[in-house]
Amino acid sequence: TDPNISPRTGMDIDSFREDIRQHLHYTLAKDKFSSTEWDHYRSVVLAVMDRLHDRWINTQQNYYQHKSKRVYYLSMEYLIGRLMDNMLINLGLQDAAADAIEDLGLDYDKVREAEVDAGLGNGGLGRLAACFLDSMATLGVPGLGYGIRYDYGIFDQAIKDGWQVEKPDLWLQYGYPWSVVRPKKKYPVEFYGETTTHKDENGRTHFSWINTDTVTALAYDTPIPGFRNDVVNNLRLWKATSDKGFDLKSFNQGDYINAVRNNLLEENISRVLYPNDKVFKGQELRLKQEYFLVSASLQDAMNRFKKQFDDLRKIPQQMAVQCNDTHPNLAIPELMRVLMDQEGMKWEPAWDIVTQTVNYTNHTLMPEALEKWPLSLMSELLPRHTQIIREIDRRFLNTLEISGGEGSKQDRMRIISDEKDAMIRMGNLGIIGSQKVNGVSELHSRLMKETIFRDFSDIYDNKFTNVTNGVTPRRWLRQCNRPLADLITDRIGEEWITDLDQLNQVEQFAEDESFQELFSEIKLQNKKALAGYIKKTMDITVDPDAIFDIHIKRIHEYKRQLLALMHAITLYNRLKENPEADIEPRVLLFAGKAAPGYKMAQLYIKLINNVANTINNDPEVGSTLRVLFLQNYSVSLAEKMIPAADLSEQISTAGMEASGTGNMKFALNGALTIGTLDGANIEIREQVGKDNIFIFGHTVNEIQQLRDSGYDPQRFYKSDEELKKVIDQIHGGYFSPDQPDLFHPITNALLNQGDYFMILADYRQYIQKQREVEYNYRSSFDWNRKAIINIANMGYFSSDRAIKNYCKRIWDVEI
Ligand code: DL6
Repeated sequence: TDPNISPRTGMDIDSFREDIRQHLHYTLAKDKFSSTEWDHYRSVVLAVMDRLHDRWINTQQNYYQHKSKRVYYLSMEYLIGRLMDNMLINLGLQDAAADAIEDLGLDYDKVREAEVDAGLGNGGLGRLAACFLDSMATLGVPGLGYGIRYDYGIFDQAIKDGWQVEKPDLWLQYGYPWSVVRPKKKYPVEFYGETTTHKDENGRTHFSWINTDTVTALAYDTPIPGFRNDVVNNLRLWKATSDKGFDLKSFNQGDYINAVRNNLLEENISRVLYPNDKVFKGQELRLKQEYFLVSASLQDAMNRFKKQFDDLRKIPQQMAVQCNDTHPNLAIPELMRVLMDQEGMKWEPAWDIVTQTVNYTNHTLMPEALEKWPLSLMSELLPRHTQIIREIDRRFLNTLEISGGEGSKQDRMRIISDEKDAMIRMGNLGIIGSQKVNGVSELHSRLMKETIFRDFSDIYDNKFTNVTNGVTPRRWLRQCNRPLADLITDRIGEEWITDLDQLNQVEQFAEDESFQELFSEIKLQNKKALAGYIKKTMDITVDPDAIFDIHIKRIHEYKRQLLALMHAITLYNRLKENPEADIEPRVLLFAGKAAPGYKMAQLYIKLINNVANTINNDPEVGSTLRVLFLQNYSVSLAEKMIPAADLSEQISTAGMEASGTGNMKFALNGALTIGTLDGANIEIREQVGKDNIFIFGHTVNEIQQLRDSGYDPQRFYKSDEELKKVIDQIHGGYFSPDQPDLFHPITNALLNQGDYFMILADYRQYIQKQREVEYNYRSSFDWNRKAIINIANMGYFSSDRAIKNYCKRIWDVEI
């Protein structure tokens, strides 16, 4: 039989349609009367999986036969979103699938919308991991993503009375058809217990870790196809299970519940994703999760290695381990333990292997995010690792030719802080034990060396490198904005999908009237679609001709949602004073989740909603201004919002946003950026040119100067009438008449607690820059030209480029 037209594998409409029909009938036992949208979606997934399996198996065989060096990406988060479109696009099946689905009398969009987002991440770090998987597969890099299959991903956010309410994310409620469970791929992961030593006949000491508690890691695999290249990589997520089975003793004593209870405790390890973004909380269960990921993944990787190689010294040539932030940095002591205690190696050769294999990416400079585990907790949970970490620390100190003492350089560089309540600093461990350490934008990588890791950069200059982040053009243009993708393809061909630099050919159309017209028509349609979504979900009408000004990301003070909101209040006040004021209609849209324990961020959400309420219901404002908070921000919602944006808000306090990746997605979809000189905004400005981006605000150096000279927010408050009015309104209950002091924590932070995020310092410049935005928007020719120039210069921000950089600068993998 010809596989190309077999119903299980054929890439034509007929085979695909037949396969969907058969799955509905034979796999799901449903007919046209009983089937639901979920069943339709599931049958489509099953038909897609049929087409992935050959490629998946072949790819893995191919890597094996060629003894390819593997890249193991270790990440506690993968913010994958929906997969159906992505799979179909990468398989080159989207149009055939759409026809087949329609032939069956089904609605493609409804089938697509039946999929639940896999939200196994908090924000940038998790979404970056998902983009990287797509790029590794597209470039044919033998990459394997390891993570945790949380029962509950990032919480669902509802808004009640303006406040965020968190609800469990039931993404696995009906099963997850994109994954295949591997019941025989199980590894024991040990915790607690104690260590013992014994000497062998040569007098060498050997360590063992005994009397441990065991949890079993069970593999679930999801295929990751490259873009039309027949490569299918793997994302392997571990679920915690228990092998203990039934505790017969309890059962015999009539205690049925306790007989199974222990299992549940063990299974808790993969229960839930920690929803904190950039704040380290130190919970024991989180440390268990981190070790669980590391241990299972390294056992799996070592197994694969040992099937083909005997000589452990070949490990660095055969595998590169990439730690996505410090969370998996226990890979360093774990690999040492495996090599020494299980493989019988001595310290030095083991250390050589580890430090040529493991790498660490830093994603934030925020001190509160840096992981520091109490030594006491670590010794209890992972006694053998603690010994190894102590030894790494001891040997490291010996290499330093400086003296110690409290507050000394040596003290700062140690892994184990020498305080009373000693802590293990995971960042320091990462630097000392890795081959390469990278930041995620030019600015961030520089600041990382100058600030948090300054002491290390002197001695380890070669270890530090930069790889500026990127985003996958498959999802963030071809998938989320098909009309724009098609327009571009129509003019320059479709090579841009895998070679984003090709977009620079679009620049020739920047002033081309017909191109501009088509571009602005597409933007308008995208805005109408978003307006339709807003109408449907919130019953609020917004004007698609207004500027769609969008601020979407986690809610955090440093990202300064408050600054964007203060601009809206300023416009509102101007309109109230003069209903004829020359203000361009604008819809300011926010979306984002706040960490459950982050009170200030929660209050921000409430303030946004209260301000929105006031403005949207004020007849004097008419339809000139709308402020909205869209609930439950997710990858899927981003895919609706980004293509509809005119203006992308990237307004973090300079020096605080490591890179940002939303900034790249917006510009790729033809939005103009208003932003500070922070993170990758700086590189975006370099690429698109300073006339095509709206930059404002204090720079990193200026902020430092301001702080050094004693920043006084009151000075700005007192000398700027409009600013004063905005703050007074927030403070005085204008937006919370029933509870006038509700927002005092916000105004206090600004006026009495030093305004750490420099909102007052940047306010006036921001307001002025927004004025410039309005003027520019009025000249649609200029605006569209700038937007098209932005698109044309986004080539650099493809995650394909980022992965190529990793291959060359860090992994030593040829592509
Ligand atoms: O590198 C991906 C992404 C950056 O683009 C963001 O600027 C940065 O804030 C984010 N960091 C995190 C959490 N970091 N920690 N821990 O998501 O990483």
